[in-house]
Amino acid sequence: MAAGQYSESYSQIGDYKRHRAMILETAKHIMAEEVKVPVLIHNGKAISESLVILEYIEETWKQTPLLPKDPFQQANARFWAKFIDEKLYPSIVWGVFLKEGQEQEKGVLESLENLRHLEDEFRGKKFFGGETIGLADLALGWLAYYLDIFEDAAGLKQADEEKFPSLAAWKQEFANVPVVRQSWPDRGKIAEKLVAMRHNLMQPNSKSYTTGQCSESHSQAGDYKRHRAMILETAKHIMAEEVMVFRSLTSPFALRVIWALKLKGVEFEEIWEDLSNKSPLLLQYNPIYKKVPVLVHNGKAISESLVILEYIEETWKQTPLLPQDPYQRANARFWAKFIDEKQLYPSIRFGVLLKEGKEQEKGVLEFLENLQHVEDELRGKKFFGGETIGLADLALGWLAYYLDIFEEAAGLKLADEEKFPSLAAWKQEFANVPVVRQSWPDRGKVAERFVAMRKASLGKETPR
Ligand SMILES: N[C@@H](CCC(=O)N[C@@H](CS)C(=O)NCC(=O)O)C(=O)O
Repeated sequence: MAAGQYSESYSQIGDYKRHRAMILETAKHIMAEEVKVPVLIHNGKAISESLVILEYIEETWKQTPLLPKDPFQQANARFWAKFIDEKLYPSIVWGVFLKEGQEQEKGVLESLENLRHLEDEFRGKKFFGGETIGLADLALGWLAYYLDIFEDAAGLKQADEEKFPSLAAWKQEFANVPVVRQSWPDRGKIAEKLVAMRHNLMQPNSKSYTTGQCSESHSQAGDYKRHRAMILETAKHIMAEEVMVFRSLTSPFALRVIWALKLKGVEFEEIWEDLSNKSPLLLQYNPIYKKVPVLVHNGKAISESLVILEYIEETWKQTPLLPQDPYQRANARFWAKFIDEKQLYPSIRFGVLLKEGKEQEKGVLEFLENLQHVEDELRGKKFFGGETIGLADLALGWLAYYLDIFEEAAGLKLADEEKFPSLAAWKQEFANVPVVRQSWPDRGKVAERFVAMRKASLGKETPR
């Protein structure tokens, strides 16, 4: 376990309050209204978000690597770590542990499906990366200890050894690693806390939108079938340096990948997906999320745009997207994660574009609150990292083009230049980068899509 990650370790030495005050003081990173643990403080620099911290630890202390050397295997580890945070943990905690009755039954199905993905991944392996413990194992580590406690507290058994033998074996292997075995918190106290939490918090925690659901129904040029045939053909002849990007007409996540490849001067082929009729190849390459973008490099498929950006960075070293310094790298990763997890895109799309009246007002407030954090971060800087465009800029890039279109479609002004001057300047800078300027999808078509989505959602038109 990484040093100083748990608030409990501070309380153990009895001066938790002092530490907490220090953390609150030091931690400039804002992920929510409160500062969340863990926060790692290294020589006075605060880093938050556990996965960002793990990357920082990896880059700062090189002994006992947590990530493999090979970029594809690295991407795999990052993919699973992200899957665990974004899908598995919420499905178990919010979907099962904090629910009851029919809602819980539904949650159980979803969490079992997620556990099944893990079971498939673990088959024949000791850890995610093979023989040695790594980043994804640390991300999943809680499960080795907490799943039983969750199950006890909720009074149901989800993952038995017979149905999930590889997962059970992993749990055993992981729990047996000496530093892991020595670091678990007191089982009795945890169980007690969880039972109390379940009791107090048993209320629906449903969000009004789901992360990144972009169901588009357009195929680019109406020649989808031809593309599909071509893809299948191409897939049969994987060339020496084959780089393909699965994208859709309006996907902002896919744009990140397109920009990164163009910035690095990597040639690639674009595969246009109709998200209302996904190709078998997309389902094959991204069986878990079934979303674009997917990058296929020499037959190896990588999904999740931020994981893909890291892969691109590792594979093609020219025009770096991340700075050299581990702390600055952590900062870039923090903001990329903030943009995705505070759900700037889903919050504007699902909370503003598709809503009206009071609900929309609530969505606007939430979006603007998140945007204010970005405004504060960009103050006095050209890009997130200073003078040059990088990972966090690519993560936010969609906003430079889509914000105005969203505003037009929703018929309201969200972020004016007076209130968000740094953001306005950043939008201009970003949109002026040649590879960015050349890659925007057709404005009219995107606007048409957004207007249609809004009408359909508000019941003013039958969805297509
Ligand atoms: N977290 C993903 C989000 C990708 C995503 O939401 N893609 C949307 C298009 S914008 C998609 O493929 N949606 C299809 C679906 O939800 O079925 C990433 O960063 O790549």
